[in-house]
Formats: sequence, structure tokens, C-alpha cells
Amino acid sequence: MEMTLRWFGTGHDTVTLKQIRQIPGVTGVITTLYDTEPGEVWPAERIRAVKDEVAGAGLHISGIESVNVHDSIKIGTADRDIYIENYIKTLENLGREDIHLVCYNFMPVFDWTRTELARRRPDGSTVLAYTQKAIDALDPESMFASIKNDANGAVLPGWEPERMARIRELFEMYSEVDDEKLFCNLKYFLEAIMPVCNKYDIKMAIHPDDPAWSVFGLPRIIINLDNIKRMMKMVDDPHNGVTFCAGSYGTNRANDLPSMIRALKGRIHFAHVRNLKFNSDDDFEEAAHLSSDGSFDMYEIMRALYDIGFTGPIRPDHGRMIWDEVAMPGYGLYDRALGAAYLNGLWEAICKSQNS
Ligand code: CS2
Ligand code: MN
Repeated sequence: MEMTLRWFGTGHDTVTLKQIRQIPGVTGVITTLYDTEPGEVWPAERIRAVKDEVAGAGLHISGIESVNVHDSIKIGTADRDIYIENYIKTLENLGREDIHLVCYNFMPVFDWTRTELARRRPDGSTVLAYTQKAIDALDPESMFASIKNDANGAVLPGWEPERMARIRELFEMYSEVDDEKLFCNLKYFLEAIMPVCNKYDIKMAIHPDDPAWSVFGLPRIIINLDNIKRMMKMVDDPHNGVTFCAGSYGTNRANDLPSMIRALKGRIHFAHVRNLKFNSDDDFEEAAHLSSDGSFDMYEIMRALYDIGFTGPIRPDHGRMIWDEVAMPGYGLYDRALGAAYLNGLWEAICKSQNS
């Protein structure tokens, strides 16, 4: 595996490339063109510019998270082919710049959903948290209003104000889309992009729905092993793979994370490894990466990745806000750096104990 950190780009991220370069063992970044809209073609010059900037800091781009998929593609409206064409052009531009990993998601309307961005834990850190009763009590607009104030001025991916302004319209557009329709539209999209992925050897790594169940009545399909297998079988190409996000699949306690990893051997192209602490089955908070701080056995997760011979990029996922850092919730420097160091430590111990 290669240890990486997510970086949103100069002007968008409080964390600098220089800081990332100083985290032991981190050699790559996972980045994006944060100010592009879903459906736009990413200009080759802009991709090259960010690639050069990252290289100038002694790092390299290990993958893109995310090239977002336009709602027309997810809904399957008549204009989807235009947006698919644009997606293909973006993939070509990435491929020509020698970028071979793209993370994306197929979640309707929102990206991840949390009900609190700054829940205080006993040690005084603040974390992202989810409680089902808040979802059941609120509509999406009031939820957006309630979490916006905790965002430290950052725009959270998937919760951009422009999208929120159109929220009613978006819900209306998705009203005819159920899980089956969403699977069909995903298949259509994947079939269209696989030729370019093969040509440039671009691994597509779908990110799971987070949480791994339906919120606000919207369909959600990338939630468990059966559905991922269905997705991989319906477009059976090694470039059609997954981002294994422990914190997202792990929201559903029926998902056995290490055994899912083993079952996905060869098709995990990217891994997000983080821990959750459950207070009940539908109330959880994003703990430190350390196993004993949360509910997951992080050793077993890393061990499963080792056992399947995982060689792709891995990154610590959301971190806690600690040491008075002010940053995008989940994406500060300090706790993610601690996460990277801890995951590197587990990995070193696993490698040495297996080779001795
Ligand atoms: C990320 C997702 O912050 C997060 O939870 O893991 O936002 C992820 O980047 C997207 O869903 C991938 O498209
Ligand atoms: Mn993730």
C-alpha cells in the first residue's frame, strides 16, 4: 500500500503540501479540482498545473477524489450523454497526465451525511457524528442550515450552497428513481466509460454511500457486499472497482469489514481507513483511528488489506478536531497525521510478523 493524504488544493485547504510531506511515510496526495462543477470537462492545463505543484513539494498525485458524477447521469435524464461525454474527456485528460485512479460516488443529491459536525467528546476534541433521530426529525434544508454554522467557513463536499438552493428541485427529479433504476443508470455510465479506462488504465473506485442506508427517502445502492458484487458483475472489468471506506461501510454494523475486504480481493483500488464509535446502532461518532477509541478492530482491517495483497493508495479518513486546529470538519492536519502514523505502524508490524 501507499500512504496518502487527501488535499483539497491551494486556496481550498488549510493544510499545505509542505505539512503533508513531513508526515512520516506519506508519499502521495489524493486531490481534485475543487472548484469544478460536476459535468464540466477538467482542462488539461489545470490538471498539469496541480500535478506540477504537488511534484514541486516532493509528493505525487496518487489519485483523484472525486470526479463527481452529474445528477443527470444518476437520474438517467435525456441529456446524460452530454455529461458522460464530458466525463470521458476528463478521464482522457487525467490519463494523459499519468493519473490512474479516480474515486467517485453514485449517491443521489448528497455526498456523505452527518447530523453534527462538531460533537464534543470526553477529551475535548470535536468530531463528526450521526444520529438517526435528527434525520427523522429534520428535512434536508433545515439540516443544512443547522450544520452550516459548524463548518468553520469551509464548504463541505456534497453540501455546496448552490446544490442546497436547488434541493427541492433535486428531490423532485429523483422521485422516480428507485434502487433498480439507480443500478441501471450506474451500469449505463460504467459501460460508457470503461473503454477510456482501459485505454489509459484508469481504475474507477466507487465510494460507498455514507451512511450505508437510505436517508431522506433517497435510493442508496453502494451499501453492502451483495450490492458491490452486483455492480462489479454487471460491468465485469477490473477497472470497475471500489474505494473500500471502512467508516462508510462500517456505519451498518451488519457489514463485517475484514471479510468484505477479503471478498473484494483484486477490485479494491483505494482504501479509506477510519474508526467509528457506536453509542447505539443508529448513533455513532468518528473516533480517533486507534482501535480502542472506537468500535472497529483496526488491526483486523489492515491485516485483511495485507492478506489480499493490497498495493493501492490508502488514506486516513476524517480526523477529529484537536489541539485548537481550525479546519474543514474531518479534514484538519493533526488527527489525520496521527491516523497515518498509526496505520503505518500497524502495517509495519503486520509485514514484519508475516515475513519472520
Ligand atoms: C469522503 C467522501 O469526506 C468523505 O466522507 O470520503 O466525501 C468521498 O470523497 C466521496 O463520497 C467520494 O466521491
Ligand atoms: Mn471515505
